[in-house]
Amino acid sequence: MIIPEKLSNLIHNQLVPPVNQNYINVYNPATGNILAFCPDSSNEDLELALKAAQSAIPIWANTPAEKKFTILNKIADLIDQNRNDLALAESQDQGKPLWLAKNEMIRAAQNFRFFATAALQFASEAHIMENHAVNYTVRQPIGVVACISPWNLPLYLFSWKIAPALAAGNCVIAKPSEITPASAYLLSLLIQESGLPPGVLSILHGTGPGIGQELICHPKIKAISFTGGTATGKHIASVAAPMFKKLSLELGGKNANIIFADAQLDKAVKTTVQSSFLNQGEICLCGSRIYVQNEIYSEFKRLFLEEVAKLTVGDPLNADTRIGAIASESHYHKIMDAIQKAKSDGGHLLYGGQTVQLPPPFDKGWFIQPTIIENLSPTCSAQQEEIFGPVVTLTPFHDEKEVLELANGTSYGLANILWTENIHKANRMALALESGIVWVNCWLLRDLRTPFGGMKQSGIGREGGWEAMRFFTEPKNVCLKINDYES
Ligand code: TXE
Repeated sequence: MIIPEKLSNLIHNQLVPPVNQNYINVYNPATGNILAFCPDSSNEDLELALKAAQSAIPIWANTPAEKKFTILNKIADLIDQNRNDLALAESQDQGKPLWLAKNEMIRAAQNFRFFATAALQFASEAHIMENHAVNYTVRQPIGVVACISPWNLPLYLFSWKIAPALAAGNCVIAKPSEITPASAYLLSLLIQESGLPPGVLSILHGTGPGIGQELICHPKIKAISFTGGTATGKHIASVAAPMFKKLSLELGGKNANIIFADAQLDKAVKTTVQSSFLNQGEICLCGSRIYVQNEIYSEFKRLFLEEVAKLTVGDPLNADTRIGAIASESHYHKIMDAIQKAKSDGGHLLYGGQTVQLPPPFDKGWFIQPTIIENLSPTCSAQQEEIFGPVVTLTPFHDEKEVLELANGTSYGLANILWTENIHKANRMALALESGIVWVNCWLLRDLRTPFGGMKQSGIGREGGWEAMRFFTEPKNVCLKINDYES
């Protein structure tokens, strides 16, 4: 599979151009060159997708679970078979190292395989009122739902939404990010081969304010699953809530990575390199605020800097590259501005802080050094606002109480990471931390059955496992009377 010059939408299992014939430039962030053109879809494309979805609703909702299972598994198999092409496309439009993109494709396939089994296993409850009545809960598909995903983990997150929505029997209109549409386009080709009935899944490309806005406003879209920035999430909520749409919002994070003096230092250092800089730090789960207990602060700093110095920034297709290109030019400037601001707020640059100049063909690419900043106040923007790049702050702490206040002292609440060998402390901290996820002595270890999402400004709702199946269904109680109560 190759990326054509012009990408297409998927409607009624056909690859179609946007009705208005308008396209957006898609860039290769490693070279700054145009990679392809992606449809700038409009309301006309949405109406076509909705028409296809409306006719597919009864077909898909009544498709036996075994058949849904087979089709979703087939999509997973096709992703596996085309892993290299999908990964290459994603490395080219996202900027991530190819080896990482290949790993993420394994997860994209797993998402479909996992929710294929959910289609088989999903069940509902009954509530018996002795011999008086029986209540049973029906969990029906919602109808047509929107899945809107971002540019950092393109197919990984796109599939994380689409798979449960389909498994629950919905028709889906999905919009990938306009910055990274390539792997979603290639997924369209796989959908055509998968046996999914026409109209069940449409993939519409285009901008947030364009087709994204059309999707969230449309009265026929009954639920929205969104992952992206907090500001966009707020806007979507303001549009969708008055229309009483179901909403699942997975937004930004400013996660704390807390390293206690009793931690296994070598493991904490190794994983902290990952949790700081994997995918150029463009993962909402990255631990961008590192807190280290006073007793081991100097030693941690020395070891961490030593490891970070080994990270190669460069050509995403080179197997030795650990940090690729920043996904878009505007995001690159946003990160560099955040570094400047941190410096003017009194931050001391321990490492990085500069753009990386590479020889042609990468001389116009958007590369930034891994950056470590210390000596920042807890209230400054680098410790409060999501930078979403290869930038971390390093701060010493005295005790549990102090670090808990620091960790909880932001408006975000997505994930936190703890390093300690003391199980009691781990439990105490895990219960007190304000976040949807707490990792103890690990990071990014994911069991797809667990609830996934954030507190505070990191979002509302949870996805993953049964939570996703519940989100994508409408529960209905049916009460059947059996007998009158005997007095
Ligand atoms: O994301 P947007 P942006 C954070 C990160 C980043 C910031 C802004 O801090 O710097 O968000 O990134 C679609 N109606 N995260 O502006 O705009 C858009 O087309 C409907 C965290 O690039 O949120 C894309 O498909 N859809 C994050 C998706 O929303 C709209 C991942 C995400 O884009 C829309 C990415 C609208 N009005 C950024 N406006 C995470 N939580 O993982 C935009 N979109």
